[in-house]
Amino acid sequence: MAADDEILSRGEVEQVSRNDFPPNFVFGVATSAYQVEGASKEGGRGDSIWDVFSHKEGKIIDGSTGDIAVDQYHRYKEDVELISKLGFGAYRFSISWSRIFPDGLGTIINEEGVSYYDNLINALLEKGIQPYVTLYHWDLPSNLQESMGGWLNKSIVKYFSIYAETCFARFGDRVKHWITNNEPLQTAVNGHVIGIFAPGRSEHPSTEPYLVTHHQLLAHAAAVSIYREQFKAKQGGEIGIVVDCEWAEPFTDNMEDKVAAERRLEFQLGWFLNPIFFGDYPEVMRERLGDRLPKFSAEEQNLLRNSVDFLGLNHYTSRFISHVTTSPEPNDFYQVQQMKRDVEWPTGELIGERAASEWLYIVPWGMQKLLKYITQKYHNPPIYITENGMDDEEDTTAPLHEMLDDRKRVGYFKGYVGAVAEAIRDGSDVRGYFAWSLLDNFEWAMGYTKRFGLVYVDYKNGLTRHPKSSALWFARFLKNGAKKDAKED
Ligand code: GBH
Repeated sequence: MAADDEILSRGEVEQVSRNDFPPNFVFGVATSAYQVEGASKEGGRGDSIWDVFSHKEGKIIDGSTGDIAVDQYHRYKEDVELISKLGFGAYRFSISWSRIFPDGLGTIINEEGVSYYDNLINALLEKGIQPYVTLYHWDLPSNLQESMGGWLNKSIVKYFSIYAETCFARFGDRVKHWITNNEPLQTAVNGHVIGIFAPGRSEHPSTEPYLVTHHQLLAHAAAVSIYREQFKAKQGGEIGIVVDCEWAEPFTDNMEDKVAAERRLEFQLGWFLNPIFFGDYPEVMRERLGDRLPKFSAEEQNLLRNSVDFLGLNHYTSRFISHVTTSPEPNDFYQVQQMKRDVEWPTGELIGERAASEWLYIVPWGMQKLLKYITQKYHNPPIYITENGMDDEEDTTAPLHEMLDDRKRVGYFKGYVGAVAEAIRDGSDVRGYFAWSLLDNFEWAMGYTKRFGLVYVDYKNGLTRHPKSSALWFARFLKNGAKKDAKED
């Protein structure tokens, strides 16, 4: 490992300023529908698989659900005002599919749902905030799961196409940045191998994730082709997909570890990006999975190839990777990769400080390396960092002022935003950065026990919003003051 990595990894705070980014670089905040909207039974909305999953005994650590979440459905005006006050130029949110089509089938449109997003989009634009809209952030209409198996069934491609087309037609006059799918890796692996995310399947872990991904990719490609053929010329927007990836740092310089780290990246990123950029799955996945990996027809390959105007990247953390014959993780998806993930340097020090979540270590240099890897391997695509952030543990006994004093998160953002600036200097075409998340919210299987927000939500006092220090740091940064402030710290 190079010496400069080691310096950065000790958590030294890099100086970073808004002026390190081009003037048209986008800074935004992100959320997703099920995590913030609530109003799960209001406005004609149908159930999604997350409604069903979160209501099952034992699936969510604190027994909570997204029924109310942080009530953005009723408080969107206040939230838009907040985004505007903090100085962000963009808001990435997702549309709840079952608010538009309650049974997912695409025959009965729920106009109340359309109005909600109309209002949200208009409120954003009035404040000069650009909407970046995700069509699918894990909340499949429950009827599509129950009646046909959801992403396991190829007809999902048709239903997703109808939904996507409807969104382009109804919102595309104002929405210029579309994302088809958020983190298809999670739907495949946590949804269909490990089962900790909806729909909570683990019955056929050695085949289902590959089928699910195949259909997610085909649905993505179909939506992109609809957008390009019917809407792009008159609406003038762009469309992409969001993938998530931990950086994989070889544990040693041994060839075996380097190859294992590369393999880990192919199974996380290449699984999605190789079909999208090159038309087929990575060779190493074909070798190891054989017939379990579905095949694309020539026509499907053509639809997939170059099916993004930009790439969205969600990045939070990094791991050391070494080669092993038998993975210590029991599930099939990790077994076939023959690698082991570690969080300590060979010397025993942690790869970075830990956040609240067990999986989240603070490693800004991993962001820089990952961006370099993507830029080289996929021929310099336009990239948006669509999520980046860290969580604090919920502490119901701590006084409010303590919960708002999130200096660890300030350090996280300084480090990671600085790493993005470095990557741009290295030649990556990064166009924007979205902090996860605007607000504390429903953190999936962890319920409300983890807080990722720049803005604190007081769950005991009417869901009131209180900006944390990190929100104020961003506000100053966006006003160009970050360099000066950082020196004063
Ligand atoms: C993002 O995924 C999601 O897009 C967002 O909705 C979410 O709120 C945010 O992360 C924070 O978690 O429990 O050890 O099995 C990032 C990728 C995949 C990271 C699932 C955490 C669970 C790890 N995430 N993973 S574990």
